[in-house]
Amino acid sequence: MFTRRRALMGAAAAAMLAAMPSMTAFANETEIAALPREQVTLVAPPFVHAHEQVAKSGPKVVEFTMTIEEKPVTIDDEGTVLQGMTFNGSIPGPMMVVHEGDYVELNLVNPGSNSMPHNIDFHAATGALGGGALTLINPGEQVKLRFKATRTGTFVYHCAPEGPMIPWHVVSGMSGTIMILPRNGLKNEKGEPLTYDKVFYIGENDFYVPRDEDGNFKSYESHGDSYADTLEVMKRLVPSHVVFNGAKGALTGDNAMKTKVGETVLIVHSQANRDTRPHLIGGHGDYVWEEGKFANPPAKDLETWFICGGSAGAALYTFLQPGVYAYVNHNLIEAVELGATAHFVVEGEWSDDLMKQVEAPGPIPTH
Ligand SMILES: [Cu+2]
Repeated sequence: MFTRRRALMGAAAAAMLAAMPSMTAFANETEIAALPREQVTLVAPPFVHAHEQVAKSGPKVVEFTMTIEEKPVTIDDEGTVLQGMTFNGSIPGPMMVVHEGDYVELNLVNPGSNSMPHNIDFHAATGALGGGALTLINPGEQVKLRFKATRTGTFVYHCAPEGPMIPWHVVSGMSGTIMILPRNGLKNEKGEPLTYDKVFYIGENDFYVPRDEDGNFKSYESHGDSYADTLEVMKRLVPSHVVFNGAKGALTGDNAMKTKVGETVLIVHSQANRDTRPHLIGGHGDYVWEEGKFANPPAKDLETWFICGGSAGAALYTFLQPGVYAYVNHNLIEAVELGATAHFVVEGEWSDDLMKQVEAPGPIPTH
């Protein structure tokens, strides 16, 4: 008998089936071995290695190598030193770019000069703690991980060894981003193509440097020496520094990002540990993937966007006026006092139509 209950169950089952991802036929090793391979040399942020926006050919295996480097890093102009931990020597780690359907093959190296085990958890990867369970390596070891890039977007990767080592390694600098582009490139909300002339990758970090009794930042001989004090500061959740690209001023002055009026820039912003809210002072986000996932239509004309801790977002903007633009975390205390400010220096012709000082500042008339 066909009951109402059975009808409802049937509808629920159908809905469940519809919600399940289609079972893709997985490729076998022979098929993967037959794919073309490409070796990519990573570059330090805010720059990104050369890549195609629209894939010119079918899926391939993209090979990367990253070397983990534990090292002291100066993080402000007062000379404060962080016992840093890095992927490939930079904070954040370099950005990798592939296309949906490609295979990422990472050779992760932990040289004998390091003192701790490390690994890598790719938020873009499926299974085994994002690869973390398959990549834990001691000093003097290396490991090779392959994962299939099945979802498009900008995704964080970070070190995640175990217990309190996880947040400690992340807030010591061990995070970065991978961008997985749709094979046919980015699209606006109508499905029309969007392209960029330049891409800049900004990684935001919250650091927790301990202070002595006089309130001065402490320095330590080694990572091990800094651990107990740092953990105490971390647990209070009040960062001593909030910076872009590993240090206060890393992207201002001579290190400002350079572009021109009329150029379209993709700004990728990651934060592996803490929420943030990027804002381009005097500009906008023409198209913004706040969550960084390109299967969703971009939001338009944003003034400030939200990057939740543990994710990377992407904003596309065509600069329309020349000048120096501050790009900040719009918690302005974090931007001005703690360091989260970058600069874009934009060359080109000023448009009086968009903005003009109609009358210069002068005394208020008294008549
Ligand atoms: Cu680590």
